[in-house]
Amino acid sequence: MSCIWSIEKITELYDKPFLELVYEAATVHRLHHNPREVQISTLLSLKTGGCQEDCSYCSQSSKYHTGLHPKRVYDVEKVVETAKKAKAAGATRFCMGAAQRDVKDNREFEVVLEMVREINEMGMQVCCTLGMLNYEQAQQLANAGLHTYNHNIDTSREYYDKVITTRTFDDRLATLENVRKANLQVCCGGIVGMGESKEDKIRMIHTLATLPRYPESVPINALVPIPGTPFENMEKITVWEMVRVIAIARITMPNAIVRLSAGRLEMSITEQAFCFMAGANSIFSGDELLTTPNPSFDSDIKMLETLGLVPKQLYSVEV
Ligand code: SAM
Ligand code: DTB
Ligand code: SF4
Repeated sequence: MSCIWSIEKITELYDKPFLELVYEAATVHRLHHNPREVQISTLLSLKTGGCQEDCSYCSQSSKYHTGLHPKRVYDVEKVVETAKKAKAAGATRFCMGAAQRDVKDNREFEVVLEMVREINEMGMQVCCTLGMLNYEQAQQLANAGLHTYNHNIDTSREYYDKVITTRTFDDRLATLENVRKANLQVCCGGIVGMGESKEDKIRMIHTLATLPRYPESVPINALVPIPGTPFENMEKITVWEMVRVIAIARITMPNAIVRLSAGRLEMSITEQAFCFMAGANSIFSGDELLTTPNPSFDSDIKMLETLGLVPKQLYSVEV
C-alpha cells in the first residue's frame, strides 16, 4: 500500500533541519535498498537536435540557436555494439533517447523496436525516452522487451507553462498512463534550478509520489544551462536544495531508484556523496549525457571506490 502524501506533509519534511532530513532519508533508504549499491545507466542519443518543442532548458529545441548539429543513429548494429561496450563497463541499463515531440508509426520506430529486442536479449534493462506515446505504441515497446519508459514531468503543474508552451502537464500525464497500462516500468522525474520556487519543487515531488503507482525510477536533474536557450543565465541551484529534493523523493517514494542525473559535472565528490547519503542510488555513466558532458567513466569508478559504493548488479538481493 502506498502512503497518501499531502503537500503539507512533504513541506514539513523539506523544512526540517538539513542534517535531520538527510538522516531520515538515509534511514528510509537503508530500509528499502542496499545502501552500498548504485545502479549505473548509460545513455545514447538516437536522434539529436531539431526538436519541434520549446522546452526552455533544452539544447535540442529547434526554437533556439544552441549551435547543436543534428545527428541520427538509427543503425541497429552500431547501437547494439555500443550497448555491449556499456554492459562490459558495468552498466545494467541502456537508455535510448530521441529529440522529438512524439513517436510516429514509421520506419524509425520499427528500427527502435528492433534495437530494444536485441539489447533486451543481451540481458540488459532497456529504457527509451522518445516523447509522447499512445497506448498501442507503448504496447509495441513492451512486446519488444522494453523494461522502462522515461518521460519526465520536469516541474510542477503550476510552473509548467513557464518552461514549455508546446505541450501541457496533462499531455505528459496521459503518456505516463499509457506507459503504465502497457505494464512498462515508469521512469519519471524532473529538473531543479529552472527558477522554480520551493513550493514548485515540493509540488513536483508530490505529483510523482501520488501517481496511482509512483515511478520505479525518479531522475532528479540539476539544470545544465545551455547557451542560446531562455534559461542560459539561470542561477545555479544550491547543493542544499538539491539534497533536500533528493531526500523528499527518497522518503515519499521509498522503493524507487532515485537517479542523480544531469548536473553532476558541476558537483564535487563531497556534494554527490551527500546526494547518495540522502538516498540517490543511480547515476548515468559515460562522457556524455544526451548533448552535454558528464564525468568520465574512470572518475566515476574512482568516486564510487572512494565512497565505498559498488555498481548494482541486475539480480542482487534487495535488503
Ligand atoms: N524528447 C524527449 C522528452 O522530452 O521526453 C526525450 C529527451 S529529453 C532531453 C529527457 C529529459 O532530459 C527532459 O525531460 C529533461 O528532464 C532532461 N533535460 C534535458 N535537457 C536538460 C538540461 N539542460 N538540464 C537538465 N536536464 C535536462
Ligand atoms: C533524464 O531525466 N535525464 C537524462 C535522461 N532522463 C534522458 C537526460 C539528461 C539530459 C541533460 C542535457 C543534455 O545532455 O542534453
Ligand atoms: Fe524536445 Fe525533449 Fe528537448 Fe523538449 S526536452 S525540446 S521534447 S528533446
